[in-house]
Formats: sequence, C-alpha cells, structure tokens
Amino acid sequence: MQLDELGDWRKTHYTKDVNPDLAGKQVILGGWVRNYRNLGGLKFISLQDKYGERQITLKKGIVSDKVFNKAKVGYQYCIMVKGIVQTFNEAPGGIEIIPSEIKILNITPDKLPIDMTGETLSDLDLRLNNRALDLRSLKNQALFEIRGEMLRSIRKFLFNRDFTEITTPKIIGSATEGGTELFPIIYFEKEAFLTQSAQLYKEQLSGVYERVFEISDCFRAEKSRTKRHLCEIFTLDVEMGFSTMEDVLKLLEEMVHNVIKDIRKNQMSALKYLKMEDKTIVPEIPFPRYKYEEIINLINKNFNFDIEFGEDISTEAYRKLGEQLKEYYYITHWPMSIKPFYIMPSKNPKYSESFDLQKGMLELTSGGTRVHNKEQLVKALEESGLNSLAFKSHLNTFDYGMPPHGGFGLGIDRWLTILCGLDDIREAVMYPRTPDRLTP
Ligand code: AMO
Repeated sequence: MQLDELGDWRKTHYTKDVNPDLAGKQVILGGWVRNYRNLGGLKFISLQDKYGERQITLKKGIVSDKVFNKAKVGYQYCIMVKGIVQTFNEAPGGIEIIPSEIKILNITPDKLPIDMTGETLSDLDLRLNNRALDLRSLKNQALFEIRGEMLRSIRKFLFNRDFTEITTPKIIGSATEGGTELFPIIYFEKEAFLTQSAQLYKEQLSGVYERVFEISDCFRAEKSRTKRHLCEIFTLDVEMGFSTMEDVLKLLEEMVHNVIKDIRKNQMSALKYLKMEDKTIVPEIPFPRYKYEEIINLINKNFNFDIEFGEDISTEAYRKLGEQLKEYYYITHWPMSIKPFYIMPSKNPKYSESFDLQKGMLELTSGGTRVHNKEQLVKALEESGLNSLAFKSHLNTFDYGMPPHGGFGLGIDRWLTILCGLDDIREAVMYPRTPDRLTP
C-alpha cells in the first residue's frame, strides 16, 4: 500500500480541543484508528490522539467517492484527517468530523498482539511485552493523565511552601539505607551501586536549601514477585530542615489532601473512565494516627495474630488490618530496632520518631525525624553493622551546622496504583522493572 506523506499538513487541533464552537469550521486531526465500522454506504472511524478520540463519519454521497474509498483502515493505522466539524448528538462527545481528505501515514498488521479497541483486556504480561502499543489505550491514557496531574500538583504544593527541587546522583559508592537490596554496577575499575533512595543527599541538602524535594527513580534489588513491588521505583523524597516528625506528618497529609483535590478538579473525566470517581475522594485531614504498639495489639486481638514488639508487620497482617482501616492513616513510633540508622530514637529509645503512611493495607510512605548529631549518627551506623568509613563524606557534612531535620519518601507508583484502583503496580509504570522483566 502506498503511504501518504505528511507534507505540509499539520494538526490544527487535538481531539480535546474540538468542541461545538468549532461547528462548520475545518480542522486537521491526527492520530490512530482505535476502532472502525463499515456499514456499506456508511463508515465510522474513531480517531484517537494523545488526549482522547473523535468520530470521523463518512457517508457515501456526502463525502467524495475518493475519500470514501480511501477510508480502508485497520486498527491503529496512523492517519490524519482534514474535515468539517459537525455537532451530532449520537456521536461520542456530540461531535463528528466530516472528512474532505484523509492521509494514511502508516499501517499495522492485520492482527495486533493485543486488543486496542477497549472491548477486552489482554493479559498484563502480553500488554507489557507490547507496551508502547498498550500505552495508547484509553485506559492507559486516563491513568497517565492522572499521574501527570499528581506530579504537577505535588510540585505546585511544595513550591508554594518554599521547597527547592533537587537532583541527586543515582550512581553511588556505598549503600544509602544499609541492607542488601542494592544493584552493583561496574564503574570503570571500581564497584559502584544504583541508589536505593535519595536519603543521604536529601539530608545533606536540607542543611543547604532547608526544604528540599526530589522526584526520581531509585532501585531496589528485592526479589519480591508481588503486585506491590518493583525493582525500579519512582519516589517523592522530601526533607525539611528545622523540623521534626510532627511537621512532616502535617505537611504530608496536607499534600495528599491537596493532590487528590487537584486530580478531582482537573482529571475528573480520567477518574470516570477508570470508574474511580466515587472511590478516589478527598480524604479528611488530619489522618488518624496509631502507634505501632497500638496497631500490633489491634491486629493480635482482632485477627488472632501473635506479633511481638520489634517484629515487622507481615503482608497477611496488613491485609487484615486494611479490611478494618480502609482509608489513609499513620503508624508512628516504630521500634528503633527495625528502623534505619538515620532515624531519631524517641525519648524512650525503645521507640523511634518514625512513621509510615498507609492506605488500607498498602504502605505508601515512610519517614521520620533524623539524627543530626554526628557522634550519635556514627554510633547508630556502627550499631546497625555498617562501616562508618564508607559513609565518611556523608558524615563530614554533619560537621558544618546540620540543622535538626525530618522527611519522608513516598512511592509514586504505589500511590498511583491506589488512586487509579489498579490491581497490579506494574500497570502504574510505563516500563516496569521486576525480577522477571528487563524489556521493553
Ligand atoms: P522506603 O524504603 O520505605 O523508605 O521507601 C519509601 C516508599 O517507596 C515505596 N517502595 C516501593 N514501591 C514499590 N516497590 C518497591 N520495591 C518499593 N520499596 C519502597 C513505598 C515506600 O513507602 N529513605 C526512606 C524514606 C525516608 O525516610 O525519607 C525510604 O526509602 O511506597
């Protein structure tokens, strides 16, 4: 088939901008064929672009024979259409385009690897194998519009509160968090690692810019094959100088409240597409706060578990807890023994000035007050079995007037999973990385 050239055609509008005010006017749209129907003397094409879709209507006798005959399309053909906007109540969105010319810019095989009409949902792995195609679906369009809004809203919220956006290295020389969940890489002749989180750098920069945040990816070498774990995650890291956990808890709940408000205000049609308009609602603040000890007592009593102080809460226990506490809530004052070295112990050092933000069973965020005294930090490092020499350059920054500070890390992919009602976190990422997936 002879393909058309783009030539001097340029889009005049995106589908979202074609409204009834344009009735009678000529537009040029471009995109992909989401669906088509051929009813003999009448053909319909659903043309989809990055924002949505519009119906192209070709009625024999109304459009020229040349255009009518040219409109032989397949799923996901890349096309452009020049035509007149017409209001028509029965068309989706109440608008149709009557074409005067069509360009077929690229074609597709007869059978696509996944369904792109939206009528059936192909298997997730198959969709991920064909991700660039899959991402064009209306469902993914809605989902990633919400993600975009979420990131815009987070930035707006934090800039309005005097935060500075930072960017920190993703290649590091020693472990950030301790533990073994690091991906080693070869850095010229040396071993280096992919960063687990911006933790150390955001702390250092809270001693420079006071209130800082970073939105970026970090890497977790966890062989967890669950619907909540990825090996490359996208996180919001926040750190606030001259603050404690109390200030952090307050900021975080206000942020969550505001971001969901913005999503509802600016992305209601995407929420509706995902059938989340009654579920993703603006949560009341302040969020309920429970101490770790209260939570394990509650789980033990209500669900017959036997969690002892100092143990982590298992997935199964969280699942039960999530049936009772379905909304956003904080779990604070975790045992110091299971917290990283940089977390500040409470007055009673059995506990720590730390918290998790939960939504139902899912942990969205962890954070707390940090240790800002160098001697105390060196001691904590060594007590966690880490070599303080490996942290020398980090520790040095604590010699020059490090303010008391606190912060949090929020998993963007996990939050999107919740906001969009997804079953699997891999859906919330354009190209997910898991123990079993490195391509595409
Ligand atoms: P933490 O390790 O709890 O804390 O990570 C912060 C948040 O990131 C998300 N997350 C993950 N999401 C998907 N897959 C994973 N494998 C995964 N691991 C973590 C979770 C989690 O709550 N430095 C601290 C934060 C801080 O104290 O500021 C940290 O990284 O939503």
